Amino acid sequence: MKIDSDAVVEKIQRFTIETPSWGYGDTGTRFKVFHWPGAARTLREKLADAAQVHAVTGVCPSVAIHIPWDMEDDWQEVKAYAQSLGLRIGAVNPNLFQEDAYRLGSLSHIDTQVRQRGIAHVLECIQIAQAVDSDIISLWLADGTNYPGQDSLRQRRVRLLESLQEIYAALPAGMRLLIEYKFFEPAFYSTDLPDWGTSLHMAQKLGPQAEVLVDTGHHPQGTNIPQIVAQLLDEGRLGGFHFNDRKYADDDLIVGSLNPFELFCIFHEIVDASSEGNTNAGRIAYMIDQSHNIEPKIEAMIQSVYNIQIAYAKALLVDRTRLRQAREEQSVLGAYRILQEAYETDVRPWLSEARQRMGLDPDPFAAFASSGYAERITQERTAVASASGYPGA
Ligand code: RM4
Ligand code: MN
Ligand code: MN
Repeated sequence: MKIDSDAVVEKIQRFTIETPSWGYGDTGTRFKVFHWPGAARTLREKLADAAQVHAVTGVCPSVAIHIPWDMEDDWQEVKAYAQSLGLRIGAVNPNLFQEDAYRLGSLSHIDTQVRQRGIAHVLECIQIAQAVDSDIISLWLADGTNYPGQDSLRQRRVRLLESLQEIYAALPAGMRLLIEYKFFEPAFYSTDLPDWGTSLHMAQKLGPQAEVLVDTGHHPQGTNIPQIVAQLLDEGRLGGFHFNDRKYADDDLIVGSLNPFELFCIFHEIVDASSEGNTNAGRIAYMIDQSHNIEPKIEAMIQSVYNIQIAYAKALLVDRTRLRQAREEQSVLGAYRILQEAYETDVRPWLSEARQRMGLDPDPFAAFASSGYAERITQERTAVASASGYPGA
């Protein structure tokens, strides 16, 4: 195939990725949270760090927030501060899993009062989203049961749908509700939104502003995520992604670090749908959802963006005319080799070219290292921490 380099580079430049506020702060496992020197402690610090990622990649202009982790009094000020950094606030993620009231669930809880509390929190998040000009509410629920018989699975479903309907009715025009699923954890017997089919079903019952969010770490081993992506695209309900990678469970490791071929196949489905005129493919929210427990956080985010861009660029190189031909000729391996050819192409020159056209250093890692930012925040943030009497807090 004759590659139109300019078109590939332009597409790379236009392809934006949202980073999560929680990826810049200290996180850990249930065993230990290791403090990273200079890790962001406040929303402002997280935004400042996110601005560094945007500065060297040129493609990360928005930051997802988690409420109440990122709770603030004055959202106009937050919005203005983000703008001063060249950023905007992206998806607002309600937190329905860290209050005592939610021991047996939130939106599916047996007690109406708890359900109402959960609904009220999501409505509060809708208001925050409006205040910061965000158009996405990204909903993940920890709801489920730990033991057979603990609750009626059918009743939980009915309650969940009713709660979601109340939330959906409060969505302003233009705002989307993305419904995330996960097959286990923290509930271990049943999870109320365990898979894409359940999320899709809820979204279809709610209406066109509800869509499905695919978190790449939320499936049983071996699940074919590219096929899920294809089905959601076909239904016009693929709202967005939470990118991360995993070896065993919901590991939240750097996307593309373990399964780069799977990531490529995901993008292949999207580019393929788009080339056939699928309109859903043009309005997908590409977001990262990771926990950087032992690695440097800003560098981890740059690495993640880099890995996503590599997968996307390779998908752009798939020769779709020849692929269609090979399929028609029923050439099983001929078709496979067209994908392989694209996957094996070194796309780094295109990525460097895209960065250079945006006026950036072709190497985002070197650019960040030489900026001195990591050293500066290590100094500044440690100084403030010890001054307040809480070193390492
Ligand atoms: C969940 C899910 C959500 C994220 C929380 C912290 O497993 O991935 O998207 O907000 O973790
Ligand atoms: Mn997620
Ligand atoms: Mn997760």
